[in-house]
Amino acid sequence: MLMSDLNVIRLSPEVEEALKAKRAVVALESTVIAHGLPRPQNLETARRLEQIVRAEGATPATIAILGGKFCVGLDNAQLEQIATSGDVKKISCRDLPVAAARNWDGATTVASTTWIAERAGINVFATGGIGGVHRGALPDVSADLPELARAVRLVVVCSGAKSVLDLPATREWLETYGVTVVGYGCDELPAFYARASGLPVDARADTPEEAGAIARAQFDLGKEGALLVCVPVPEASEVPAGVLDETLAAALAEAEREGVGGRELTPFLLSRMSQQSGGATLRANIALLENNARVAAQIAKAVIGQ
Ligand code: PSU
Ligand code: MN
Repeated sequence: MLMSDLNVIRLSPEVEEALKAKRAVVALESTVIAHGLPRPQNLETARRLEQIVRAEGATPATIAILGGKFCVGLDNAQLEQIATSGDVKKISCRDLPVAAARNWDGATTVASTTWIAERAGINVFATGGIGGVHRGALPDVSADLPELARAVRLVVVCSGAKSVLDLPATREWLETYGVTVVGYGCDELPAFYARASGLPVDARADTPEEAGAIARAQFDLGKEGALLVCVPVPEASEVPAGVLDETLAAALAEAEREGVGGRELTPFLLSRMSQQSGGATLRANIALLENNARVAAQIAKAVIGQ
């Protein structure tokens, strides 16, 4: 039984109709809106991502938790609430039962968006950068990774893992748990704000059809694990390596000094880097989100042979 048959998942009328008609649907996460981007760019970007998906002929399904219901496809007021309320929790998979029991409002991470999208019957999900293995002595591994390893019939389009992470360790993790990593128009794993990491991908795809063919093969095999399609940030918006190294080192040192950890760590690092780079990382983040939404919509159509 799909969870969409259960009361806790609420499909918007538009998403429900698109899924029933077997049209292309692209899931979008909401933690990036509530906690990843500053106001007012967060709401502007959330709306823009939906427009981009629509312009490509697919249906956007932004996922968030409102009053304990797992909402798939938000109306304008709901999107605005997630972006502006300031009292929206960051909900990862471990939080889902509590959020449902206590009627929470929350933004969903890659992990929890994956979990909900899969149960709603959505096959393609676009995000910015996935979580991964954090740097530092304490093993801090984002729940995004095990969730990506577990999901079935799902393509996740991203720009690799965030550069604040330990990328070689993240790459190893994906390999160990059998997550297939496709470079979209690239031979190296993208590093979020930067186009390349020096780390390999498993295969390269240059068109939505090529990526869609691998996705279909994966679905036919019934192989568990999301198909991770990694798209580099557009060249014009890439952050120069020097700026990245400097701002990241400062942000990591500050997090350590202030004892920032757990679910606060990723939003803290992203916002400090944006402040210290004069907005360069923020512009890159928005550019890659927009580009990934476009590619995801094209792949969503290719997967169903449109
Ligand atoms: N990518 C972005 N901005 C973000 C995130 C990813 O461009 O805010 C979010 C995603 O929702 C991802 C989460 O799932 O950060 C990872 O957080 P953590 O490391 O705490 O698992
Ligand atoms: Mn963590």
